[in-house]
Amino acid sequence: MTDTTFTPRVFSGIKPSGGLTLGNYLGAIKRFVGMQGQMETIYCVVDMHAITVWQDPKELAHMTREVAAGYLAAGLDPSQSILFNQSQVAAHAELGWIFNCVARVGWMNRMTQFKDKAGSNAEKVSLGLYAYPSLMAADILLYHATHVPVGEDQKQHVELTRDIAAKFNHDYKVDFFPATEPVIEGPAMRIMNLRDGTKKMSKSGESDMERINMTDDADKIAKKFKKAKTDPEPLPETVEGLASRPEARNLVEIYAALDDTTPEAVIAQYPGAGWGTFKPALADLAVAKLSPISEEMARLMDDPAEIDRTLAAGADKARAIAEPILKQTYDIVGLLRG
Ligand code: AQP
Repeated sequence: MTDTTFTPRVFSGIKPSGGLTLGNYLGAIKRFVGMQGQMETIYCVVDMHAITVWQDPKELAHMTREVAAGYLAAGLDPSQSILFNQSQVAAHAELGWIFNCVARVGWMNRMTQFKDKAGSNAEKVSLGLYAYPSLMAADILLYHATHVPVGEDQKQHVELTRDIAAKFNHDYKVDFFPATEPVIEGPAMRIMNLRDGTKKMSKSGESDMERINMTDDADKIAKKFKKAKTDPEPLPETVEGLASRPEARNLVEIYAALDDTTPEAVIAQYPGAGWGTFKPALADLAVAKLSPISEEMARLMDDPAEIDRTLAAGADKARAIAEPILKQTYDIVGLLRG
């Protein structure tokens, strides 16, 4: 249920931890752009989250601009949405520390993304990777955001954000932070790896063949879909037939999301089709939808100074919302300020 005592406001972000993937586009950016104009929208390149794992400094700066270019090329309008990179607004880190003192270690231990990313190496990963969800809660609550569009993989972190807000409000006997809603809807909430339909498509996945990058050209996109893992069966006659076929379901869901339709409609269009028919059709659709965006991204990346100016102007607007909320938080907690 939406918290009606707060003005509707959207916040979401993307880490510049690699090149944008089709998963980031369908699960996040396309939906972010769709929410623009419906309510106040704040979108971030969360560079401080990226450094929870090692990032080459030059590459990080490049990827930060590339994610910004991806947002802009997909239709984000900086006069309608606030667009900035997280590290330019110091209040994220400041509120993040306060939330580190609100969140419980037991809550962090339940975060499945940490377990997936740390694997058997948990003792050696950064403390930042472990605390990541509490910084994410700060990103959201610093703007009193009521809605957070995310892919399925981030649902648990938005739920933790609600827990942190509730505990803060309870401990300090205030009604200061909203109960933020995750917005997870549509056919593309979990785009899977093209080589293994049980794993998420990720920027940092090992093989380039397992993901479609937003900067891939038409030949690469066609090749990656052609080589995408599938079972030997053709597409089913009805969508129920996809139930235990993760790779087939993934390709149908990608088609549906790119074409703004449903998996049911895709199956109705290609009942019983073989992969020799469906994969080239999917590749053509992906090229038609993605190439105007990747061309615009390349054009924007030719002028990095202009991207930097856009991010700096967005950071000024973000600060104007964030700083009063941080100051009130300090007052509630009892931290003196001049
Ligand atoms: N495969 C996906 N399907 C649907 N949505 C996805 N998102 C990411 N991958 C998929 C959504 O994109 C937004 C930004 O995610 P992020 O970059 O901040 O973090 P992530 O989810 O950890 O993304 P990656 O690509 O997997 O990055 P790495 O490999 O660096 O960890 C979020 O809304 C996310 O749900």
